[in-house]
Amino acid sequence: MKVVYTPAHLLHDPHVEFETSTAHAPWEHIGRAEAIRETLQADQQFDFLEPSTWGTSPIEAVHNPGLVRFLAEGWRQYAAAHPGVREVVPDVFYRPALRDKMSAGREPQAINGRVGYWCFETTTPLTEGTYQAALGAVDTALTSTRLVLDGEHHAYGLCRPPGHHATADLYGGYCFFNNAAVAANYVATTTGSKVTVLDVDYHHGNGTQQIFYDRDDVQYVSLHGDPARAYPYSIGFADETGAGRGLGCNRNYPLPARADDDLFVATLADACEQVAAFDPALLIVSLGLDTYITDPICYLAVTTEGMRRSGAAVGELGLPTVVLQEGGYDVSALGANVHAWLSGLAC
Ligand code: SP5
Ligand code: ZN
Repeated sequence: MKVVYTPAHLLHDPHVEFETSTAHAPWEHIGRAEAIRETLQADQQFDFLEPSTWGTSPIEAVHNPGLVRFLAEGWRQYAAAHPGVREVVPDVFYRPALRDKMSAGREPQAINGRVGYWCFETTTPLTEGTYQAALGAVDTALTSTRLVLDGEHHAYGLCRPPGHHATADLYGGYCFFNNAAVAANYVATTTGSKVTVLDVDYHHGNGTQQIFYDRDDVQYVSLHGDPARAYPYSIGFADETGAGRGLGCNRNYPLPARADDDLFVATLADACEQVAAFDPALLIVSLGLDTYITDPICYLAVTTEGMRRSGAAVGELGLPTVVLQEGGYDVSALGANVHAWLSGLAC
């Protein structure tokens, strides 16, 4: 199987995460992608290549160009105003309710206001090299997708930073650009064929759901920790099924705490029936390994064997499949879990 990887992700190197009212070492760090790279490179069945450069137009086909502009220049503007700051995190958020009964707000000019206008939470620091890394992750997703459109049955894009929490207008959840959504939109708009994004990360992919919620050419199907207790808390419920033309094209499967291999794989089989009924020409998997039993920030109980079974269940769909990396924070097991999932897919 072809694997697309770029060292550009090393440019996104946060040292701190503000979460649960503490500043601590980030869960999302460069060691994650390097652990996956090392494990896959040790197996000759994985064939590594670097992505080509796609520029910002496929990104601006799903994201607000204002978000792209902010991510390109925001760190530098912040550093000029606040010399010595390494990681940029918002201290004031733009909430539309602030302007209740008034006209919609505009993007602030002051840098502290701009950060909180484009970012929805505190765990996703913007660093000097973040924009270049985020572009590299989109390039990785699009190059993997191009390989499958050109005839590879499967390809894996080792995207970092991840993408599925980024909405059309907002970054957060360790995500800047929504790699899977950019790739799915590229396929749908350039081929005219239907696409499914199947999201097996522990967290609901609120960004991907939001981007495609009113569309009938891209289906979004997600298994995740119940948002009643799991990030992102306010979205990902089973009754969110799409809107307008997209009604019926969004499917959420919230899972109870400690869901094990059998429950996860049985739920995935149900989700795959929804995918088969939609009949897409191509499948994009948002692959998170944070469903793993010892993941430090999540509460499911899938084992490495469950990862292999999950990959195999998706492989049984028989669809051309692009697998894109999202979360997974037990770094000691991350490489083995990605390896198991991809081996199950391709078996
Ligand atoms: C791509 C991805 O997996 N993003 C996940 C973002 C989740 N960030 C907030 C996690 C909060 C978890 N708090 C649990 C504390 C356990 N010590
Ligand atoms: Zn996750």
